[in-house]
Amino acid sequence: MGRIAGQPAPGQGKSGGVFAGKKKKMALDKLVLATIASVLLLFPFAVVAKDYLVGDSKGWTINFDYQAWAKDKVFHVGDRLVFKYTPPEHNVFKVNGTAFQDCTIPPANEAMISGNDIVELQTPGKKWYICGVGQHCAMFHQKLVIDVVPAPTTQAPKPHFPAPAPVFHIAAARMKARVHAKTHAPAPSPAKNGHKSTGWY
Ligand SMILES: [Cu+2]
Repeated sequence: MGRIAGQPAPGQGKSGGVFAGKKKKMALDKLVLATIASVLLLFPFAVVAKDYLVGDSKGWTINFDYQAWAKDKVFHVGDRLVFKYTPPEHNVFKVNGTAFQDCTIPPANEAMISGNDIVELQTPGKKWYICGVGQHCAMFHQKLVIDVVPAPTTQAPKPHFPAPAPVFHIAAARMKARVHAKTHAPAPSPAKNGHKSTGWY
């Protein structure tokens, strides 16, 4: 098998610097988008949990307005956030509202550091994420807060069918009326005395 698209050739490593890193990031972004697109093509009617690439093609980085990025999105339970960056330039900490506000960096062992950190949104409510490298949170706004809502319901509201009992009742009454008509002399038409007929009773 060949290499996966976007992976550096052996020996290409870090010497490529920032530019190579960006190219790699973009190639991986395309791969992610292509994967999502194929899933949507294969299952057009299923309710598919979404993967949100945080920062889109910019990924997880400094000087990006993550609140503007999140503003027009609806995050459901079951969706996933994907934080993409070149480690160790950044990392990801899940924090509480206070730590988010103050850019308090949690202990290092709580960091996500893979550069492709996937966070499944498991509960509704506010979720806060910050970068713990240097002053990225405090000085360069590398922080994201989202509001997660419950998973979309997969069942449409059930249409209200009429209860079956009256239908059977009417059918039974009509059948009874036919039997009655066959076995008895025809009665005078009810139309003549101005009544609307609902059967032969
Ligand atoms: Cu950072």
